[in-house]
Amino acid sequence: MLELKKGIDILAEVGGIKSIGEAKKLFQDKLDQTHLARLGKIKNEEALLKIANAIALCQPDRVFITTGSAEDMKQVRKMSIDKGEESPLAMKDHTIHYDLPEEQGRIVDRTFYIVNPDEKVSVLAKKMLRDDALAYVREHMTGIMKGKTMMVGFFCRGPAGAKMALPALEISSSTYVMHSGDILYRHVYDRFDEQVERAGLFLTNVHAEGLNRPEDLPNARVFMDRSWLTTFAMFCTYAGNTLLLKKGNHRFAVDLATYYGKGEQLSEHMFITGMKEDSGRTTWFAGAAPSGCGKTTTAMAGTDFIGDDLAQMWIADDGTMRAINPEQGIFGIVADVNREGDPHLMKCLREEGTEIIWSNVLIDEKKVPHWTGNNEKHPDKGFNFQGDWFKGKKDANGNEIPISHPNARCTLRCKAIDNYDPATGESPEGATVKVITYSGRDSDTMPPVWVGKTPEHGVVIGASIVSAATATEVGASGVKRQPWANAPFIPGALSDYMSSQFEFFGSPKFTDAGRPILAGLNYFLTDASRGGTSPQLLGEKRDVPVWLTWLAKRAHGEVDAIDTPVGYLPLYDDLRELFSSIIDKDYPRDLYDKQFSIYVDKIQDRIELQREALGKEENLPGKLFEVYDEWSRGLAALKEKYGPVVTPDQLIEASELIATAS
Ligand code: SPV
Ligand code: MN
Repeated sequence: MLELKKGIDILAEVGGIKSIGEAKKLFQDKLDQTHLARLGKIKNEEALLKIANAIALCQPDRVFITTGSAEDMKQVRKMSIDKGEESPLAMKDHTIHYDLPEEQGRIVDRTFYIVNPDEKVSVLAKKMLRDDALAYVREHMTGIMKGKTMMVGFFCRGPAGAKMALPALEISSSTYVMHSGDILYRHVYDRFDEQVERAGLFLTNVHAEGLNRPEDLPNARVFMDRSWLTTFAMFCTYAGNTLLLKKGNHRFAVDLATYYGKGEQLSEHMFITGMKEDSGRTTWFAGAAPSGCGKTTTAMAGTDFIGDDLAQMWIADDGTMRAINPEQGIFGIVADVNREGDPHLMKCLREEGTEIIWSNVLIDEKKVPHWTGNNEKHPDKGFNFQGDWFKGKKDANGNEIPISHPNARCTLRCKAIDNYDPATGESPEGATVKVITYSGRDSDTMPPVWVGKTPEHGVVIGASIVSAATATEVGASGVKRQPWANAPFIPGALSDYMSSQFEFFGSPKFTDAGRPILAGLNYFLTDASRGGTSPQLLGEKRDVPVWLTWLAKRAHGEVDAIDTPVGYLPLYDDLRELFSSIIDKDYPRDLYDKQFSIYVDKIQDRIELQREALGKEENLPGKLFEVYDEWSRGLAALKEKYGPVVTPDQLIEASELIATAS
């Protein structure tokens, strides 16, 4: 269980402001008339105390209260350029931001949950006792904003009014962080009090980049106080570490869904997208994938895109599943984004009309950004995440420095993207999700798409996500387990999270029509793993709408499927028709046989890997192992009859035999 407001409120303790009277006096002293008047509109005393304590702790020279108006956002962007956190690029409304070379991603080694004595956190996470974190914040954040401007924004993670939208304060001295917040999140300054009243709580984020020198990076910390729903970040700039409205608050959202919305709410690392068919029907999807495994690509493949990273989901009173995107923009990896695979995104990146913050890509002499995998001609020199760059430049270890960092990003609003669906995306009712997908990077085991036979099987598909960078990186068991692609963001015990997944998807509150199907997706199967010789993938990005459309039809009961022990597989004729009608592509039978034959031993090995690793966790629901046992038994029976590789035709024959026998 998670107990809110337990233990000392660190921000209040180090700030020392205890009463609303003291807070107001501090505002009088620190804020100019304009910003004082702006803050005067906020009545929630708890929020005012948080802001006052952040000021008392960080001691900025000035405080800028943003209302989220177009003018205020313009001002923040200008401040960022003046301050040098961003530089303008050739294209209108584009800027570039660099994080230090040593901070190109989330600093997991310096990221901690703040806990009370005896509180359990996920075995995957680091924790720090409340008293130690308090001492650290006091030592390192006192006066950290001297000489700087503190910015305060009032946001909502989700369309205002939505059941699972969470109001949040973002307090930072970094103009890049606030500018990113302006793009990625919805301001609700005018309605903040009302949203806090609806949600019954709000989240607080305090960040200070300090001097932003490499020598300060060892002291960088990301703290998440679960009990007080407050984050602290210092001496870092990468948005995944600093804009804690994103992954910091996602962790709180996971906690709130797991412990206060059990069985009715989920908070997931998932995209949300819709697929409209010729009939005019749109089917909504939410899907999980670890970073760099095609999550943004899948989201963008939809005809009605909503979000690419996070989803707040619940069972509505009408027995359907709903999802909202807590964000309104994307902080997307640019590596491998190109015209062929990502036409909508490329239009935003390469044509005028979209406000973009680029990070950690190469900028050439003409102030144009370049990145790996864009299928364009690359310049021989420029400036990138490691400083001045020229073709062939090596790092200290003798490795060639790529043109852009693999985690280089672009930040832009969803509404700039052609296939964004604002009507559904901005609706507090959310999208009515019919299909859940789980994907990873799996070069040799699972087919491109399969559907869990029951909600329980689906939950186990989610628990079993794996990733690996490339086929060559996969050793004997060289795959990384990525349960639900959400494990880094599950603060509490995995068993609590897992049982709430079973409870949610098996809930009697779903109507038959409302209950979603749960499926696996895998874009990374190679030719070599299916009897070929090349490391080439058996599919390509443009196939994605086919897999999604087949799932849509399956969810609506319009296509039959092959009943295998591990799930339902598509029939060849259905796929061939969809490949032809949707992407005008020939789909040969032998490719289908390669993609959808069951490689029994590989799946059995994968099940063993999962069983062994998950077996080390405490108190996991027994259902998990029952499902693995069921899959294993079914696979063993298949192997006995057909050998280690079972073709779709044999799978059909086997399922007919089972059907007649029972
Ligand atoms: C991810 O890594 O899953 C991201 C980027 O979405 S970060 O903000 O770093 O989490
Ligand atoms: Mn993510």
